Amino acid sequence: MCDVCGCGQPENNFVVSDEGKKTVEVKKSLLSENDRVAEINRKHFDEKGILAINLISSPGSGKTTLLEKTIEALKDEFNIGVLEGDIETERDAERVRAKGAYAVQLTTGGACHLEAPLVHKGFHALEKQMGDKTPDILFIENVGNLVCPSSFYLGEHLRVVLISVPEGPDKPAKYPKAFKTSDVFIITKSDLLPYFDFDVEKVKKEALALNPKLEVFVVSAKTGEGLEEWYNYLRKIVKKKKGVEV
Ligand SMILES: Nc1nc2c(ncn2[C@@H]2O[C@H](COP(=O)(O)OP(=O)(O)O)[C@@H](O)[C@H]2O)c(=O)[nH]1
Ligand SMILES: [Mg+2]
Repeated sequence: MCDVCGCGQPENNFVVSDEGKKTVEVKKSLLSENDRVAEINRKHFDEKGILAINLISSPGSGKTTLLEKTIEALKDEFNIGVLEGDIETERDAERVRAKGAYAVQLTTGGACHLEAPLVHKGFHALEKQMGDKTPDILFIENVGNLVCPSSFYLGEHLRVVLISVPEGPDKPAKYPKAFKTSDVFIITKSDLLPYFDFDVEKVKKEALALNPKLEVFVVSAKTGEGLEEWYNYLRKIVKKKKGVEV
């Protein structure tokens, strides 16, 4: 079983010795192989002028819904490609395709996070699907999990961590790595704030104490609150990536 979380990775990847020494060695080589391929992904993205964004959160916090809204809002300005990570099913890829994005589903068949080689394969499948078009933005929706995805660099330019109001305010403190390794923090489902004890300012403060560089957004896909700020941020960073003065 997976030495990080028990996600069902092949058993022979996770050898444990009495001193725990082998575990460390195997994990190290697994991560360094991941990083090697992630660098290749990054090179592909940079050569083609693609901004790649890795979305990390628990299942159900609203990643796909936010992507649906974002695609609807920005599809006339940008070519949008999506790699949808899930353990099973094509459902999220179907959802975002229905909104006008190009999308490839990556199913891990049990693993709780995406790794760079699968993203590499998925990216080439997406290129094939897009023909002569190139994505301006490539969203990579990671498998729903706030733990393991933070340990695997996929070659992305930006990492976005999301938590939804019903999940509770203690998530930055409990899952610090996701916050420390991200560039953007999005609090979703703000329309539910009246029903939960969730102090937005306190949560922001805790997240920023872990990582002062986080850009923070508070959004609701239901009411539209905060979405325009998120779209404007994306517009700005895509232009910056393409070398356009902003
Ligand atoms: N109230 C409310 N529900 C939302 C919002 N965004 C998503 N949801 C609901 O949350 C559930 C999970 O959303 P989904 O986007 O599939 O989450 P994912 O697993 O992170 O991709 C769905 O039932 C959505 O309709 C929101 O802003 N407000
Ligand atoms: Mg989803």
